[in-house]
Amino acid sequence: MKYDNGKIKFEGKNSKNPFAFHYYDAERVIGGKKMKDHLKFAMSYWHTINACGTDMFGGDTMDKNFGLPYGIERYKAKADFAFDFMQKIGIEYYCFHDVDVAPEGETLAESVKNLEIMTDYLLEKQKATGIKLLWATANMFGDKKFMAGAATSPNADVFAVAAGKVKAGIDAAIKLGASGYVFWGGREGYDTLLNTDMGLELDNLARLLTLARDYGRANGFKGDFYIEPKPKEPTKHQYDFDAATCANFLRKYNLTDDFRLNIEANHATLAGHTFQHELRVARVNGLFGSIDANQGDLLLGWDTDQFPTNVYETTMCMYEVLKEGGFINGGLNFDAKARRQSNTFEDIVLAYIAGMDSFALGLIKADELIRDGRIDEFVKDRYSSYESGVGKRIVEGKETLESLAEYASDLKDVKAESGRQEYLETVINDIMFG
Ligand code: XLS
Ligand code: NI
Ligand code: NI
Repeated sequence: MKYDNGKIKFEGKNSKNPFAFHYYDAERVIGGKKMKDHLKFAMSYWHTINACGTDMFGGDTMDKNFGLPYGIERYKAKADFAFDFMQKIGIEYYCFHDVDVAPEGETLAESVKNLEIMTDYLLEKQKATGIKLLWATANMFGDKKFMAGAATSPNADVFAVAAGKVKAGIDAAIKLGASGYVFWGGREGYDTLLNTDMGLELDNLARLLTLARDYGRANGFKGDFYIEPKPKEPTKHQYDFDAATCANFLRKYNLTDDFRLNIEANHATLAGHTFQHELRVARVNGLFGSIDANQGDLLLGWDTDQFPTNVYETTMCMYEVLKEGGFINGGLNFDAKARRQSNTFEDIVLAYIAGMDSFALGLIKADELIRDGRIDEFVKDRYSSYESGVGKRIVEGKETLESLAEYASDLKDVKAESGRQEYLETVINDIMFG
């Protein structure tokens, strides 16, 4: 399979050209909005521009060094490649960690200087192409000083370095006009309580987030701050376990005005939830923000970060996004990498086409599902007893335990109705394949 290095175009579902979109038609309008604006695809810099196929048992299977030694020139070559790639594939946003876009120095000051040089370079590229930064973050889990966490490290100097990296990350986000700043608490958790002061660690995590919020707001950052839930890996117990845990954390520390959730599909399944469940929990808590679009392998217990191709999943994801009224500052970031054996440039292109087409199909099907109306109607009807009578009074807070006890005392033959799960699943199949 040979890719001619041209722009990837929409050719429709009858096309057999692997280097064309079969479903993603950026300008097609669905429900009053262009596909590209519904989906807001972003490229993850770490997987696409840096990850080279290393796993626990073997080294790189790809080379992304552009024949250059570690240093600014190599990172400029990476940026050139990144923007060229995004233009060819038709992606308008990207996301990065500080260390993805600039080489690290020996001190914080050196690293920050490199980041500034590189963000100047990226800013020029953004201006020239119209590509935007969806969100930035700082890698506070890779270096060995972060082995016991960053904000939750037992060592205050580590906390201070983390704070310095967050400051530089927020400065980069402001300079590049990002609409988000992410915290994925890589090692913010613990492996054993025998060596851990959980209460202090949680308070310190909130302290760093609060400092970041205050600094960002004072310096003109208007976007969202996000926490990205993940249950385990690398630490055994992550403090940002899932959406519900994060919601509770944000409420406890009064951070819900500025923080939302960045929900990743593979992290949801690692937590024993569905992707849709995590999105729904975020929504009902008013914390829906952004999405890391990928998928895991249910037979493997780790974060495989695969490109999403399961259309049932993308459909139910886009159902939640449409029900939410769409993204505001967030988008769909492909936190996904081509498999270790998919080690050619063509594979990266094919992987993005696969992910974008799968989400385009998901959007089309979610829109059909909503317009079809059977699912929503069923759910509405299922709860209709809360629309009048005693149900309405319960919802309105007009009943007491005593009044309900009196109301219920003589009721006979009280029963709940069928949940009709199998029927509803056939409705989904109708929409998918009908
Ligand atoms: C890792 C996370 C990471 C975040 C950004 O599991 O998904 O890639 O998205 O730090
Ligand atoms: Ni992620
Ligand atoms: Ni992941």
